[in-house]
Amino acid sequence: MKFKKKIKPYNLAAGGWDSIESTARFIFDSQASLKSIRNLLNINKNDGFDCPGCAWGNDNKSIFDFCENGAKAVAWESTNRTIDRNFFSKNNIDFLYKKDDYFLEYQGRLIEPLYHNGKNNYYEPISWNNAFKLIAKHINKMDHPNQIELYTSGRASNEAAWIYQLFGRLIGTNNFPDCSNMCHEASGIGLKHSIGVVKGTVHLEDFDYADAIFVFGQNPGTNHPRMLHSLRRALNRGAKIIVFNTLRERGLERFTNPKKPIEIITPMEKTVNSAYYQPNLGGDMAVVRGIVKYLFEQHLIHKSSGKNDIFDCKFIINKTHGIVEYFQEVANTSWDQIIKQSGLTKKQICEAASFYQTAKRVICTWGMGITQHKHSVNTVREIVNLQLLFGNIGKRGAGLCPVRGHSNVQGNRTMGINEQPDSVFLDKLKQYFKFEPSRLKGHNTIQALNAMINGHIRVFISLGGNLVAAAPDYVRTKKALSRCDLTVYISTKLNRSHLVTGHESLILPTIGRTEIDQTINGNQYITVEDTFGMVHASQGKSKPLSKKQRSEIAIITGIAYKTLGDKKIKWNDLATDYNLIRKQIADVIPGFKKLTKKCNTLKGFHLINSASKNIFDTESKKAQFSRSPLPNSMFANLKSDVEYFTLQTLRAHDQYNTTIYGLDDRYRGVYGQRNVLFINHNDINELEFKDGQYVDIETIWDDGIIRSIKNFKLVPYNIPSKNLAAYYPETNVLIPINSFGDYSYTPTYKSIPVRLKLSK
Ligand SMILES: Nc1nc2c(c(=O)[nH]1)N[C@H]1C(S)=C(S)[C@@H](COP(=O)(O)OP(=O)(O)OC[C@H]3O[C@@H](n4cnc5c(=O)[nH]c(N)nc54)[C@H](O)[C@@H]3O)O[C@H]1N2
Ligand SMILES: Nc1nc2c(c(=O)[nH]1)N[C@H]1C(S)=C(S)[C@@H](COP(=O)(O)OP(=O)(O)OC[C@H]3O[C@@H](n4cnc5c(=O)[nH]c(N)nc54)[C@H](O)[C@@H]3O)O[C@H]1N2
Ligand SMILES: [Mo]
Repeated sequence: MKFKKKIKPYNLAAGGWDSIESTARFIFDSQASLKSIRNLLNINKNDGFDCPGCAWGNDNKSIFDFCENGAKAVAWESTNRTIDRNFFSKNNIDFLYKKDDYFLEYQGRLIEPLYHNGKNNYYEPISWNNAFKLIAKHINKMDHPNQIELYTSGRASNEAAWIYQLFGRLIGTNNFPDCSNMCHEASGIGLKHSIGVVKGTVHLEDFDYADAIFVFGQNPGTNHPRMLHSLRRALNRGAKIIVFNTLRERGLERFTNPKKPIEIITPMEKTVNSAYYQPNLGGDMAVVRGIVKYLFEQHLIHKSSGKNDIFDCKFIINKTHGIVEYFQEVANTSWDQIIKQSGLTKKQICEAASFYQTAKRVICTWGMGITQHKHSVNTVREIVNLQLLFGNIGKRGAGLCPVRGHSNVQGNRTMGINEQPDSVFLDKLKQYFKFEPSRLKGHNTIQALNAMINGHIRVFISLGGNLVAAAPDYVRTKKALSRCDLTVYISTKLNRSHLVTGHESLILPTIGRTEIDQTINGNQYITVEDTFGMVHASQGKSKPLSKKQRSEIAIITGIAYKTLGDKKIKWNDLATDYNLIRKQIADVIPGFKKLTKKCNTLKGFHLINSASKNIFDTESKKAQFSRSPLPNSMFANLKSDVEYFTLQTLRAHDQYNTTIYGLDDRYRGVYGQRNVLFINHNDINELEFKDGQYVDIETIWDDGIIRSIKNFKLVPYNIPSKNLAAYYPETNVLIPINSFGDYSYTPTYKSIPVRLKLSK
């Protein structure tokens, strides 16, 4: 595709005609328009496939249940362009390495297994049998089962994730780093501690009953566009949408439903929010603390004048633990600290608190703006604290909603892709499969990278994803992967990770969500779990491009069979009849009995979530208020006199994580380029720079390593002073590998201290 470079603020609403036009552009560019359109009609439909875009639920309220960005994900997968066996004779690894991420994936689908021997500068074809043999050889010669890392990205199905973890545990490891470590880990840890479950507590329908929806640190206009429909419907009923986002995001300001023609041809765009607040990066914990502090003060005033309690005292007494200590902490937190850290005024915080107070039912949703900071777990806990004060959990129209990213990232975790599995799960595996699973903690993503850097890892297998580009500290991540004896990538398209190889490397081409998965037992379907804990089936409709592509399940079972043989598990049977895999899941994982009956994309079934029924599986058997002080400073390791900006790294509209569909970010007015830096206009003036000039960005860190990137164009933007934003993955080089969240190990992708200088 051709891209024209310009910066031009976008004045229209999100959605609307441009959304249709953009969808069409990507479909035509896929060189498989008919297939793409047919695929679009099958997204999230009965007997169709689950949208590979995001983890938002299906509301099945319209004929099309997809959005512009879901359509891009589908068109991207449906392309007829392929990387054939001659590709690498024309394009060697060094040449490809110099190309950008857009170029790499644009080359098309991988259609046969490829091998790189670490010496030649190219990949060459290899048979499936030899590929599996090579992997088995490397695994079987490891000195220790923990010399392997089994990475998972969140697009893998439940069935694939299940056999993958089973394979790993049979080898004897819990080394399952996954994309979730870089994503919603803090949500899982925070929620587990506070309410005893690792998932959110709301159903999609709850959005139709909430009186207020508080949206923290996420950009649904780009990353969960179907969520805008829920927000709009809520607003139309009179509910309040209260947004906290450091940037002004168009999708959270105005929206036209691209699926309602009348709204496109007439200016019926609607405001999406009732109030929009722009806290500092990392300032949300202070915001929520401020809201509680104000409400607590109101509570005391009410009490002293003999009025009713404003908190839900019955809920607090019967269902929670730790309120006294929490209130002490709130009392100890000064307004000065709250205001300074949040970046909001006291008036704004009190106004937001009043919205909260007047709503009977409140849902809090959040995304990466909450989870990718140092104090993310505590921020999640603080959001829970607020909800508990008003009993806003376990009732219709209220609850907690971490909005997951990858379409099946939540399902992967449910299936046991977890480096710290609980003992109940391991006991169940032991009993069912009659082996002794390792009880040693495995590696999360950061620990896996460090183990590789230290030379402790021999084999790295990647079930989807693009770790090299997604992980922090590009230079060190690259070194990590290159120290492995063997790197194996199960992928649909060429990406950066394939070019950063171990001593030997394999690329194993897989079919995707949209494609027919046929075995000798007929067409198979897979299942996935959305952000609301709904499990449903997904079945692709288009013919795979090549007979040499295999399903993820065929690939994992192939590796497992060659490595372990089939004495314990009949891998080849599992590969041809996915019902056998579902039977294992249903027998081992609680709540999955219904999985053995065919569930369709429309209906599916809901997993039990005890917290949503106000049963709290925590230490105290009650929901727990958490007591944590606000962080003293965002960067404790920086000297107090150092001047810095805080940089967040985020997604443009035309990208899916490391997959770059195009070079535009329409809603932010950026076209044909990605190396831009969003900055407050006054900061540009203060630095004596000019709009449109190019700057180098350098991380300020205390480990003596220089991390910098050059030539980023200054784009003035509505963002608080001293806060910056730039796109991921180009900026991952700036993120120190040892800068991660407390308890969560999630890289602090949304707060990096940096300095700027004009580029030469
Ligand atoms: N089209 C598309 N869809 C996607 C993805 C994609 O790349 N493309 N990725 C998928 C994945 S894996 C995920 S995890 C989700 C990600 O979805 P999001 O969570 O929306 O991810 P980001 O693009 O990183 O955007 C973070 C948002 O939070 C704001 N923000 C950042 N820091 C702060 C903060 O400290 N406080 C507040 N209040 N706001 C802050 C940013 O301004 C931005 O609007 O989307 C999923 N869906
Ligand atoms: N700086 C910065 N870094 C971040 C983030 C950030 O906000 N800022 N966000 C983080 C987050 S939230 C996440 S989730 C991670 C994402 O990290 P990953 O999940 O590792 O990365 P993706 O870009 O989603 O992976 C894309 C690749 O997956 C492969 N693929 C696509 N579909 C399929 C399929 O159906 N099967 C298989 N086997 N392969 C497939 C393709 O080859 C494609 O190149 O990145 C993290 N990194
Ligand atoms: Mo994510």
